[in-house]
Amino acid sequence: MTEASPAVRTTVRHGAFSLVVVSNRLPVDHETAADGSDNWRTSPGGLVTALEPLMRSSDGAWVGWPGVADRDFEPFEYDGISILPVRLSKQDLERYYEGFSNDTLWPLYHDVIAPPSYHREWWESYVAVNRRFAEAAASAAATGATVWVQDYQLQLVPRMLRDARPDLVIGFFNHIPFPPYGIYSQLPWRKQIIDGLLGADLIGFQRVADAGNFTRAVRRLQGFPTRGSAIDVTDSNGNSRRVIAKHFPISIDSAGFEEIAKRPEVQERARQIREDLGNPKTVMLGVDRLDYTKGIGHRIKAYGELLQEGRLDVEDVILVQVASPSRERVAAYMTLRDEIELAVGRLNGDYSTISHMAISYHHQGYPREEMVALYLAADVMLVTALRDGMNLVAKEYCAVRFDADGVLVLSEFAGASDELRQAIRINPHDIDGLKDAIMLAVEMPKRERTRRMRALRRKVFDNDVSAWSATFLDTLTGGAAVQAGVPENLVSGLRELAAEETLLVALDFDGVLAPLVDKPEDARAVDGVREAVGRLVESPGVRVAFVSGRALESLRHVADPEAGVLLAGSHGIEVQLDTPEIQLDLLPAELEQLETLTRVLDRISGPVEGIWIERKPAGLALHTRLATVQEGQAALREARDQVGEILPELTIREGKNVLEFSVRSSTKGDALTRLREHTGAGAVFYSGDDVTDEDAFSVLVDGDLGLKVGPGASLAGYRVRSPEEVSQVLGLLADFRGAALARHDDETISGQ
Ligand code: GDG
Repeated sequence: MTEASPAVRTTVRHGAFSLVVVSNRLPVDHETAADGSDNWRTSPGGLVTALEPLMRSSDGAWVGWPGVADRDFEPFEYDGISILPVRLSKQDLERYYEGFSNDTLWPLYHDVIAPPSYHREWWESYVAVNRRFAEAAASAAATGATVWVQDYQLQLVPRMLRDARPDLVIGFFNHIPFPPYGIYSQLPWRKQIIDGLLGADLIGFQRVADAGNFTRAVRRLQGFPTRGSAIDVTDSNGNSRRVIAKHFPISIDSAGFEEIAKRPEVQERARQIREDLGNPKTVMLGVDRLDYTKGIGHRIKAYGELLQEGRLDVEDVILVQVASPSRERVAAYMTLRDEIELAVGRLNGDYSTISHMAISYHHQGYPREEMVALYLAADVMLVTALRDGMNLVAKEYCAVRFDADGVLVLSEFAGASDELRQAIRINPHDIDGLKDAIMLAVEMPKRERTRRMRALRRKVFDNDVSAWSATFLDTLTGGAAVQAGVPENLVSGLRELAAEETLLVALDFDGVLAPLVDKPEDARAVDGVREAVGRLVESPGVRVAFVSGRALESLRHVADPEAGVLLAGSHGIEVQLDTPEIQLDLLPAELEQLETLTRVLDRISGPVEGIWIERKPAGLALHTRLATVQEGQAALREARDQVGEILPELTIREGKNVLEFSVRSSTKGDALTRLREHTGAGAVFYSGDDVTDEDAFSVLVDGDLGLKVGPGASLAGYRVRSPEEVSQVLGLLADFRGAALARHDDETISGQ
């Protein structure tokens, strides 16, 4: 345990809720009614919308601050959700919230666009408030419950919760970026924060790059081994756990936004807005919290230069900028407001005419309907963030545009740019580039606008906020109830995969192609597998491989593979690629280690009755079960000590009356990487059922497809229930492959 995470309480009475969400702010706002009584109003955010149905059906509770300082509120129920308010004092707000969260972490995590302030009393308050949230969550959660902690204000909560309640399943999602190590390492409490986060089972980030920055910080600061998204953490009690750090790009309630946009009164309002603006040719729009990360100044600068150079004319164009008030008590935000308003005033002074404004600027918040009307009224949406976790505004603009019109200009420094590839993507620091992008947007022909907007909308509707939360929770809890059959999204995933030019289909055997049986030698693939694998092997551009923890000989025996199937046994230590021989290319140093190991173990086992050595492909196992207990234990101890001293780098696995030493440690991830290299495949399909398969899932990249069989936390993107479904999946893949090749042939012929 570190200084940052003192235990919450050693004995915590378990609560009643099986799902607990913890966030700085509750999803409801407090109001005092005219008669002085307490009133609550939903503060509509994407997160509540996404979690509401789930929270209702699974007896959920929400822990957070109700937005009023120095007041205690009793827990209450609001719209089917139990609300558990946490008290914050005025001083907590100054130090934990405005101070450490918004003036230390926020600028630090956003690439130090503004200088972060480091104050020890802010940190102390952050620790104390995090502890209060952790205590509230710990006493609300039922035994084995799932707790989902949100955002940078509460990064110490996962560790505090785990220490108090090891029975819980804990997830964390970071809504803002996680910075590169060179920046993160400034933080005086960098180790404590990493330790705090590693209390979770799953840590979600917006972008691949954020998750990468985090795992690099873990390696540098804690030295825990990481492989892809998997981090093997050793807790202070010596127990090791696997933590997954992965990207889960957040989204919006796309259908909800579209529904508002389709309301006649909202469309009427959009028309009215354009008319009130003087019906210009082009309405450009910016919608942001007034924050220095959003690049509002860069946008105004670019726009001003375009007006100055005459590339845009104030008679034809207007920029509507909504800058909603934010963090007004933090000094950097006060300065920013002055700067932005000075720039707006200058620009209007220089370019507005009596009848035409250059910028229509609004330091106000609006109801959601008004925001939607603004999106509908805007020909060009400008998102020029210098750094942004995701940027929901960009996604909202696309969801609203059911007319498939409108152009999105989007900063590559916003998380949304990873998904919204058909936007005009810009680097906001490059003012000339930004100006060209604005002109491209203003002048874009209708056909091109429609083509791009259709593609953008597909993205936003395919991954909406409920898909986001379902994917996160499914990865966290392992999809406890896996449905029978092949899910629809997997069918489309397979269809896309089948269209790849070259493909590697890599399959674990036990539990994936064959049901698990008592006697390993009796395992056999289920009906349909052989036929489907046969069709895949025959298909041009497709290679099939079996990847197993079994020794290769045993795999070959039970799987009886078709000619052309590649094999990896013993977690990849033995492979059989395109030659009949089994390859086990030990390096000279490893061969030497094996010799030394054999000498040491021979010496120990030689004189003792009932102790023998089993030779493995890249190691030896010392068995003692036929010796007396004392002699057996003495031999195991001696082997451990001597090998540990002479060959400390060997991997040791302990079983009942057996100690196994390997000179090469390999995982199914290594095996898959080797197979990918060997086949040169452009995309990979991997299916597995066991924890050891997670190593393989962790080396999958964009465009690959991972299929987990059965329940249990997984990095795989898709899941089915049993080998019967895997057999169907392989059949479908073979069908789609056939169809894709036929299509390709037709195109080639008609193109000739
Ligand atoms: C953080 C991360 C990440 C704004 N003004 C009004 C209004 N809004 C709404 C927008 C949008 C939301 O506020 C802003 O969301 P963003 O994603 O753009 O930015 P942050 O507030 O900085 O959010 C960000 C997000 O968390 C989620 O993970 O995407 O990167 O910084 O929904 O529509 N809504 C209304 N009136 C306004 O005046 N009704």
